[in-house]
Amino acid sequence: MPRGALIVIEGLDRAGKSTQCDRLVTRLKTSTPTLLRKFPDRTTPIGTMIDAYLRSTSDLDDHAVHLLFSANRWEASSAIKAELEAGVTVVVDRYIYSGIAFSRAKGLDGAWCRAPDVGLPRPDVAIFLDISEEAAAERGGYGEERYEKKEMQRKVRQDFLELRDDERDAGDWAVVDAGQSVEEVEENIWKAAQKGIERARTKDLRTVV
Ligand code: NYM
Ligand code: MG
Repeated sequence: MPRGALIVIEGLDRAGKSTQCDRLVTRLKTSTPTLLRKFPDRTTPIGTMIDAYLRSTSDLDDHAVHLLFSANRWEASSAIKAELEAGVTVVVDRYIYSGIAFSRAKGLDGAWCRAPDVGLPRPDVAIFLDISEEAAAERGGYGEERYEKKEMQRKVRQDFLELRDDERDAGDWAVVDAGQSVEEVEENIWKAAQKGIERARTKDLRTVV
């Protein structure tokens, strides 16, 4: 039995990730067992701390919260591996790239940000939904949470695009213009996802380096 694919969807707040993850999962499910996961997973004890931080009911040092985001992925990592080995394709709404991009945008060192995620299951494909801050703002603006500000989002977008160019990850990335219609974005994500599915069919799961 072939293993499942690890398909990561990344993007700025209001890029349409939730809508598109649902559509992708529904479509994949017609031909293969598929599961949706989301980070941060706010349902665990670590996720509860992250949630309080994002809603500004608690304050944490930037490094400390970065490590919590990573720990929140690690606590799911054995389950993800088991799912992939069992032939289940796992679609993930945000993963290590959000971890690095948001913390780096706050001024943390890039190598330091990456280190705690080294060893996690590596995506077969990372699909970045790219949208300008202006277009995102036109979609009803940002919410109340930390980071949901134009200037921060501009920096994060820059950072995501730099990650795409990093040689360690470059081959895994696909950038999709998220400013198009919901249907067009869905189609382009579908095409990009095939890259990950094909990789899972022919190659072993790797770890983040
Ligand atoms: N975020 C998300 C991080 O800063 N680091 C991470 O590792 C992850 C996974 O959390 N603005 C940020 C990005 C978002 C915020 O995510 C909450 P969401 O998808 O809006 O629940
Ligand atoms: Mg959000």
